Amino acid sequence: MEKNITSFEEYKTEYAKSINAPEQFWEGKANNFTWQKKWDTVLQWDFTKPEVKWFEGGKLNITENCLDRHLEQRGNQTAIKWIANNPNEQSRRLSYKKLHTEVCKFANVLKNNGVKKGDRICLYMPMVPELVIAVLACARIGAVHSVVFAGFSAKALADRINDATCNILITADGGFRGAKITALKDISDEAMKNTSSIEKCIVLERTKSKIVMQKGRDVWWHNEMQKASAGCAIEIMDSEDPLFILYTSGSTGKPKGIQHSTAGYMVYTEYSFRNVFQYTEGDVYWCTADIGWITGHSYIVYGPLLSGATTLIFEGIPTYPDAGRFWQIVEENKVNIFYTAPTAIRALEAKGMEFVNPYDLSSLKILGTVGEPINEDAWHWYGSEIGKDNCPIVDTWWQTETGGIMISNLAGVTPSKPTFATLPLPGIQPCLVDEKGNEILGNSVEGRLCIKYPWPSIARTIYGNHKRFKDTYFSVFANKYFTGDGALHDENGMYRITGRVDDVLIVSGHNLGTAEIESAMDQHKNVCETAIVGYPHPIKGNGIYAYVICHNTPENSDSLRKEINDLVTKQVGAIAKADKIQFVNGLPKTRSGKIMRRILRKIAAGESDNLGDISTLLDPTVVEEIKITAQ
Ligand code: 7RM
Repeated sequence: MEKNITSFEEYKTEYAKSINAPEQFWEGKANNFTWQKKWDTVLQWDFTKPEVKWFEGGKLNITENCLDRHLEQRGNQTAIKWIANNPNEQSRRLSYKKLHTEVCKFANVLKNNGVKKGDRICLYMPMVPELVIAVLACARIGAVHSVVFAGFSAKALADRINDATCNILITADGGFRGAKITALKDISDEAMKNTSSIEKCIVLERTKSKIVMQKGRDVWWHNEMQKASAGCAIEIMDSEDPLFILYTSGSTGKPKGIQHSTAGYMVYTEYSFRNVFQYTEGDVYWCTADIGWITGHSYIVYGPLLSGATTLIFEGIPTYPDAGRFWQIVEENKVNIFYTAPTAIRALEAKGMEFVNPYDLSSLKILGTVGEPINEDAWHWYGSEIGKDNCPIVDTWWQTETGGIMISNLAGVTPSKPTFATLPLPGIQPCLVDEKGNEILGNSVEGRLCIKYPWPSIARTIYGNHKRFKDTYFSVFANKYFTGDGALHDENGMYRITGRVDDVLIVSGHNLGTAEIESAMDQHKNVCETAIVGYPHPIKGNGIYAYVICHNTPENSDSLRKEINDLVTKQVGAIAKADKIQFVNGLPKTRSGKIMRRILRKIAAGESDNLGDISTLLDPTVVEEIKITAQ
C-alpha cells in the first residue's frame, strides 16, 4: 500500500504535481493495483461530448483488488464488522478470506441464475453483509449493480428497475430499522407488477416475515448458496467498463442513473479514502451512511476494502433503542474513524449529553461529515463533545456524480476551518465562475462551483441518456463540469460550499440566496429552522414563501410573522421579506438531511396534488401536515 500524505507541505507538493502532470500523477497511483493488463493511455477526454476515459486498454477486476490481493497478507483480518439493528442480536465478523469465499459463491449463484457480463442487477436490501457480498459478486462477474435504497417505495423501485432494464432483483424478506420492519419483499412484489424485465428474484431471509414466493421467479438466497460451487474466477473487465449505476434525483421528477466506470473509480476511491481519513493499518473505520447512497458505495464498500481496512456496517438507526446507540457502538468496537452526516450530528446534539456521557469515546481519532453544509454550532459540538477536542474533523464535499471526495481537509494534515470543506484533493481542479461562465480569479470571491479538468472517478454518463448528462453537467458552462453548487473562497483559497445554486431566487429581478434569508430568520429566538422557496408571483416574478419551525407555538402568529420579516428587512433588505410565512412542525428531508425544496415549491405554488414520489423522505408524513396548513 502506498504511503499517505503526512504534512501540509507534502500536500502542496503532491497537489502541484497532480496539476502540472496529471497523467503521470494518476499513473503512479494506478500502479499500486493489480492489473491483468496495464493501460495503453492514461487519459483521453473531451468535455464537449462529454467523454472521459481513464486507463484505456487496461484490464482488471475491482474485486481482485478488494479481496484476492489481500488474502496472503490479511486473509484473517476482519474485512466487515457488522452490527445488527437490535442490540441483543449477535454481531458478525467476516474476514477477508470469508468475504472472498462468500462473494465467489454468490457470484456463482448469479451465474446459475443466468446473469451475464453487462447485465444490470437491482439490489433492494437492508444493511447486512449480504448486500456487500451481492455488490461485489456483481462486480466479480462483470454485471452492473444498481443499488436502490431500501427506504424507497414500490414505484421508485419499479422506475429504477425499468430505467436500467434489470433482469435480476436481489432483496430480502424484510429489513429491520429501529422498531420497524420494512416489508422489502412485499414492496418488491408490488414493484415487479410494473416491470417486465425481471426474470429472477433472489430473496435473503432476514426478518422471517411471512412472504409469498412466486414459483419460477423467486428463489431463496440460502438455497441457491447451497447449490453453488466455491471458486469463481474473475471476469476480466476493461478499464472503462461500467461498474455500477446509482440513481440520484434531479431537478425534474425523473431520477438520473449515474453510471461509473471500473478503473478510474477504483483508483480514486482508494486514494481519497486513505488520504482524507488518514487511514492507517489496523484502524476500525465506521461510515454510518446507507450503502444505497454514493457515500456507502465509495466509503463503506469500495474505498475501505481496496485499502484493506476493517469497515463497520450498522444495520439500524442512530436513535434506536435510544440516542446513545452510535456512541455505544463506538465504545464497543473501539472505532477509530467515524464518518456521518450533519443531520445526524444535529439530531443527536439535540437529544442532550446524557446520551453521550455514558460512553468511552477515547478510541476515536478522526471525525468526518458529508452531505450538506455543516453549521458552525454542530461543527463545534461534534469536535468538542464527540471528539473531546482531540480529533480533526474532515468536512468532505463531493457528489454522486464525482464518485469520490473532491474538496476536504486531510485529517490532521491540512488545516481545517469550521463550515469550510477547505482545499481540493490532489488531481481536483475546482474553479468559481460567474453567471456567464467566466472564471472568477483570486481569493475572497464567490461563485458557481465548477471543475475544469477530469479526475478518475467522474461519472461517465447517465444511463440511457447521454444528452441529459451533457445538458445537466457540461453545457451550462463551456468546457467545465458544473456541480450545481455555489461556493466561496476565503483569503487563503479555502472553499466553503454555500448550497445549491438552484436555490437562488430571482425576486423582482434581484438575485436572492434562500440561505441568506433563512439565516436571517433563524436569528429569531423562537425560530428553530426555516426553508425558503419561490412561488409564481404576478408582479415580482417570484414571491417568497417561508416554511418556519418554531421552538414554541406562537401565541400570536401574525405578530411573529411581523417580527420575522423585520429581522429579514434588517439583515438582508425589505426586498427579501417573505410574502407568506407558514408555521410547520417539520420539513421534508431526505435521509442525508437535504431539504426537498421541489416538494415545498409545489405546495407553495398550490400544486400539492401532484408531488410525485415522496417515499425517499425521512418522514413522508410531514408533507401531509404541511399541505393542510398551506397558506
Ligand atoms: C456525497 C453526497 C451532493 C450534494 C452536493 C452538495 C451537498 C455534500 C457537502 C455538501 C456542503 C459538504 N452526494 N454536499 N457534501 N454541501 N458541504 N461537505 O452527499 O449526490 O447525495 O449530494 O450534497 O450540495 O452537491 S449527493
